[in-house]
Amino acid sequence: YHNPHAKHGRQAIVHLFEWKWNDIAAECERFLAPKGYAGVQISPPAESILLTSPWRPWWERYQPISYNLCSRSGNENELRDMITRCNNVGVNIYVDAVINHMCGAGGGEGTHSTCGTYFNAKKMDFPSIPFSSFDFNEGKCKTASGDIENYNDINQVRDCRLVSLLDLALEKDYARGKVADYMNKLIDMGVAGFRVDASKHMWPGDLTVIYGSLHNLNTRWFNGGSRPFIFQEVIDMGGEAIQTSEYFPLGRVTEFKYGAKIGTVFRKWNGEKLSYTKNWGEGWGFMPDGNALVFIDNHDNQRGHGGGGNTILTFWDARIYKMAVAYMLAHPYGVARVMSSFRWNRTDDWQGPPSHEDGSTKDVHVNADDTCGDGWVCEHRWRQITNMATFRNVVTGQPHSNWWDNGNNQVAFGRGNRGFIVFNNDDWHLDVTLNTGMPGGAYCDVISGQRDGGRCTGKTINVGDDGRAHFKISNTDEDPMVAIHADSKL
Ligand code: ARE
Ligand code: CA
Repeated sequence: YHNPHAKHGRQAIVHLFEWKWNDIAAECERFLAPKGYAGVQISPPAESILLTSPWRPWWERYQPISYNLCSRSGNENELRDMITRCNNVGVNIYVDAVINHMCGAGGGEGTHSTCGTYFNAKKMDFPSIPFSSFDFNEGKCKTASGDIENYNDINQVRDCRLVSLLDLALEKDYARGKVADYMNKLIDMGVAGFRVDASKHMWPGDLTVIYGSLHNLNTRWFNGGSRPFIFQEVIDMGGEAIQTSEYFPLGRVTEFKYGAKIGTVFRKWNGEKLSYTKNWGEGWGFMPDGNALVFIDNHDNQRGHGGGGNTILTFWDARIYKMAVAYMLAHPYGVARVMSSFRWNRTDDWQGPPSHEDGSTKDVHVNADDTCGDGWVCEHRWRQITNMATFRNVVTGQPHSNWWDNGNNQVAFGRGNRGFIVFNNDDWHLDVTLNTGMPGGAYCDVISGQRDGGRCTGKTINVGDDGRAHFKISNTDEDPMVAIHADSKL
């Protein structure tokens, strides 16, 4: 469950938040495969509640009302077509699985759902699955409100309602079976694994049974006996009763400390300095490498939901955000996930994806220069980020090496003899000769440009036969960092 089953040595996953299936299929073929992205985390594909107050918030998708594969991103045929086309070009699909709960207790009664399926939240009746009140943790939760009131009470966190969401009784065979059927349908269609939403709110023992009943991956695209890749959303910043370690044997786990700390470092808050990241990873108290799923921001904490607070870096802070993403992609720790967002009005954290008047999601518009329009940010297409995803592929398996720092916010490190990166986050110039560990020759910096045939569209870095190279990075450069790798050699 810990292996992403990536193809062709590809490494980074991208979360195409709220993208439609048709757009993801096209993106796999025209961009993700050629650039070497390993896979896509997709938004929840199950039918959800349809909310109008506020108007079509992004978070309505975290309130399933059936397991029909019919969502704001498209219908079952479009989903199947997308999974097939992405798999055919070696890009894996990971599904955001919302299995802890159904819609909110106040979700009402009717057919206000993405595909018009009837449900009754008050009666806990979801006839299309079917789930009835019997399948929810009503009797088990002991809080007065029925909601989670205290995160230090393990029983509450797992048996009560997370922000009023009707909590499934996953200790029951019937409920487990329905959840597993849903996930198995997706596995049979060809997905490579799951982000398991709200895992903190489910008992590890229940999850063990559910994961154990999942099928092996579809052998049309994966080796026989491959288990689905599982990464579980557990927010553990320390100081709560539930710890990520409870979920390690079950699959990977989101490491929320990673983005919170890297944000503090690049913002230079709390006296943090880039030079302190020499032992980045487990040395900073993060979970074991083999368990970690890492990211700079996610769809929650980029807008103030979930864990991390205001240290989290996002595309809104583009300059240091690019540096933080580059740092993550250059560093060997964890399986890395890149965020790809849509723009929203920052005072309205609920705002859904770019949409037409009728609420349907807009197509992702791609400009001639590879960037996106119509409200789609497409961080994964930003040259600096795309090229660092390639860097990660090129240096796979190489050790963290040749560390250098100036005792402040200028640092450099390599990945064996395959790659080297230098950062200047100080308020003055960097001008230094460093041992890169790379074979001698001219290399193209993949931050300011890239290799284009035998030509470099950015800065050229000359590495001597002794592996040493001179780096000059102004603190006022558009991107105050330089990265070279074996495939950027001219
Ligand atoms: C919405 C409304 C609520 C309303 C509810 C039901 O905002 O006011 O009561 O609907 O009507 C997302 C949104 C929620 C939204 C929900 C359902 O973020 O705002 O509720 O969808 O539409 C905890 C969980 C963690 C969870 C975060 C957000 O532990 O699992 O909260 N993250 C996932 C997803 C979210 C999603 C859900 C779960 C629900 O990534 O996008 O919610 O499916 C500390 C704790 C954390 C806690 C955090 C925030 O850091 O350690 O455990 O995270 O505080 O409370
Ligand atoms: Ca629960």
